Amino acid sequence: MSCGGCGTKENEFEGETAQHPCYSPGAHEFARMHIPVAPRCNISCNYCNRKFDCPNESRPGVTSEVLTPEEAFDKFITVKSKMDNLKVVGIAGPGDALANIDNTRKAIKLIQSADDKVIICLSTNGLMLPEYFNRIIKLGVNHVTITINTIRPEVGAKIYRYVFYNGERHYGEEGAAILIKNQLAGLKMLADAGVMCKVNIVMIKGVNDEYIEETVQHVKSLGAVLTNIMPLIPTAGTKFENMPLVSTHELNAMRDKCGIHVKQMYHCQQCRADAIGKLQEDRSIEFRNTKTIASENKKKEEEKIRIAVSSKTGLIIDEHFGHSKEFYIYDYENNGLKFLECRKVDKYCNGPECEGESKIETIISTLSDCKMVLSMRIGYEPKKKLMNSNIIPIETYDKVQDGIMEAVKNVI
Ligand code: CLF
Ligand code: SF4
Repeated sequence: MSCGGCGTKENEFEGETAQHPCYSPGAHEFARMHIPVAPRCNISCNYCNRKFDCPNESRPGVTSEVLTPEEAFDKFITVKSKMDNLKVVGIAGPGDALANIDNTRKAIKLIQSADDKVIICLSTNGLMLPEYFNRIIKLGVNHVTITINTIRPEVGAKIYRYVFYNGERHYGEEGAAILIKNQLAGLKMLADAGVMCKVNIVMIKGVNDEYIEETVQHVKSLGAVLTNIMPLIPTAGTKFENMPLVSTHELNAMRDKCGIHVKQMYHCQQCRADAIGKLQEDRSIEFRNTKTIASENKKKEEEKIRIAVSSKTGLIIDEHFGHSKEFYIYDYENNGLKFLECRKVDKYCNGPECEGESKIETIISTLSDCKMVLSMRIGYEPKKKLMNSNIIPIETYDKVQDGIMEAVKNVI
C-alpha cells in the first residue's frame, strides 16, 4: 500500500478530504497554509521548547512569527491570490489551537467570510476538545488532528510535565489522565459528528513505542480515520534532548504494523506553524514579510483621515454646526491635506420651529465616513449624537487649513 515515505500512496479518501494533502497523498498537488495565530499552550510536553513551534505538528528549531487573526486574514488573501491550488488552512500552533480559542475562532471566521470553500484544519493536544466541541462544529471545522501519544496515564506521566486544566496545574499520572480522558472523549465526539479525525503520535523510543499499536487500535475504535506516527525530534533545552533518534526504518516498520488497523500517513513533513505550499515544497519564505506589509497598509489607512468643516466661505471655520447648509470635506493623508468636495445638507437648526431631531440623523449619515467635524460652535445634543456615531465634534475658529492640521495633530 505505501511506498515507504515518498508520498505517492494511492488517494484513499473521498469528497473534500481527497483534496487535503495531509490526509490524501494523492492530493500532493494541492497546497495548505498554516496561520500561526495560537501562541499559548495549556500543557507541557517534555519534548517541547516553547521558543519554537509545537513539535506535535511542526518542526522544532525555527521560531515562527505570531499573527493576529486580522494579520492572518490579510496573509491568507495575499497567499490565495498567488496560489490557485490552495485548499487547506490549518491552525497548528506555534502553541495549541484550542488554548487560543478566541484567536482561532476569529481567524477562521474571517477566512470563511472570504472563502467558504477552503477546508479548515485544526491541530490540537485535545485537552479542551470536550469543552469547545460545539464551537468547533458550529465553525464548520471538518478536519481535526489530535496528538495522542498514549492512552496510559503512567506512560503519559513520562511525556507530559504538567497539564493546566480548570485553573490548576496537574502533574504526573493525574495530569496525564485528565489529558487522555479529554483527548479520547473529544475524538469520539468529533468523529460521531462526522469530523475527519487524524491522530498524531510522537514515537519516543523507550517511552511509548511499546504501546503505540494499542493506541492506534483504540483511537481507531473511537473513529480516527488516519494515524500519523512521527519520530521524536530531540529538541535542545528539553527533558528529551538526549533521547535516542528513531530511524526511518523503525518508523516505517511501526507504521506498517499499525497499518493493519487504520490508514497510516507516510508523507508527513513535520512542517512549521507558518508553512505554506505543497507539503513537499514549502513557500512560506515568500510570504514572510506579509505581516509587515499588512501592518504598513493598516498604518497608512489609519493615517488617512476624512474631515468635515462648517464654513461660510470655505476659507475660515466660522459657521455654527446647526446653521451649516453644506460641509467642506477634506482628506488628510501623508501629512498633506486635499479638498474633496462640498456636501449639501439640510440645516440642523431652523430657529424657533427647529426639527433638528430628525435632521441630525440625515447629517450624520451624510458625514458617516468622516472622523471629525470642525465647526465654530455646536450644541450639546448634536455633539452627543455625533460622538455616539464615532465622529469627533471639534469647536474652533481658525483658517480651514490651520484648524484641520491642529485638530489632526491632537487626534492622531
Ligand atoms: Fe496542517 Fe496538520 Fe492540517 Fe496538515 S500539517 S494542521 S493536517 S493542514 Fe500535514 Fe504538516 Fe504533517 Fe501536519 S505534513 S505536520 S500532518
Ligand atoms: Fe508544546 Fe505542542 Fe506540547 Fe503544547 S502541545 S507543550 S506547544 S508540544
